Amino acid sequence: MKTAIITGATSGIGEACAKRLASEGWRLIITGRREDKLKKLVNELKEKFYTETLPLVFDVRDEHQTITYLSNLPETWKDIDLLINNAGLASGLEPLQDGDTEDWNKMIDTNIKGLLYVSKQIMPLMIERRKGHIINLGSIAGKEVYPNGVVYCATKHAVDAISKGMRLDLVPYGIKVSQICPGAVETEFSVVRFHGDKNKADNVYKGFTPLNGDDIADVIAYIVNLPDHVCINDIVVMPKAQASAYVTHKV
Ligand code: NDP
Ligand code: 8X3
Repeated sequence: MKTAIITGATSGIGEACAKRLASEGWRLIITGRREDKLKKLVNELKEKFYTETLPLVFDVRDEHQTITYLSNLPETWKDIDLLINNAGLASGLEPLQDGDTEDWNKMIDTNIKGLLYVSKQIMPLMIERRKGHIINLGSIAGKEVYPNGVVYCATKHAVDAISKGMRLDLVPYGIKVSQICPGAVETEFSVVRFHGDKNKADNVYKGFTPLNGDDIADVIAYIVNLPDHVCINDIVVMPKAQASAYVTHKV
């Protein structure tokens, strides 16, 4: 049976991926900061799919916590076939000159440093086995820059660079690295970006049909089910109504 670790599985894309992989028979390590949500997901996966799950509650921004949890995995959970580096967020939407440094730190520490801290713990396990697959959640914001989103876009451009670099560093060990770059996906993303303002968040998705977590989980399921010799390096996936990071046709 194959084992995957998914960071940020308490909502949105990560949760949808957990459900999709569980339905396909994977064992799962799921992470996030909200213990209640992780516990609920563990129970749901057990009831629906008889999934064996290891929930780990930690903040990926905290290097010490991340090392503590991931370097002390039980022996039976160390053979990791797939890492989905999904935990991430946007915080704030304003011109750089009006930006809040607390928002900047959250995004940089989670989207860049957190992804690196997690990867540093999991890569050696894959290298030892000479196999594995890492999927990083980038974004259309890692391909283009849009007004008021400079720091978020910078973090996702960093994920784009890290994904390319990881592929170079890991290719000798037979480890695949893929990046998924979605456009607008309706999750908790905008509620988090607008610091809990649900009305503002809902407005983002009005007038068009956004992607949802299951759409991204479908893409990931496709990528992980390809033959071993095939690696999808990079995918940009958008709602039909969205032509670029900043052009969405709304009616
Ligand atoms: P959600 O807000 O629904 O989910 C984000 C997940 O990340 C949650 O499970 C959250 O868990 C976790 N997370 C956030 N910060 C931390 C942290 N410091 N430590 C541990 N876990 C953390 O958003 P999405 O599902 O939309 O986002 C998932 C990824 O997809 C992100 O990397 C995002 O940038 C990317 N993405 C999203 C798009 C969108 O339009 N929604 C489009 C393109 C990319 P918890 O709060 O419990 O810690
Ligand atoms: C999330 C998509 O367009 O809000 O990465 O940056 S967007």
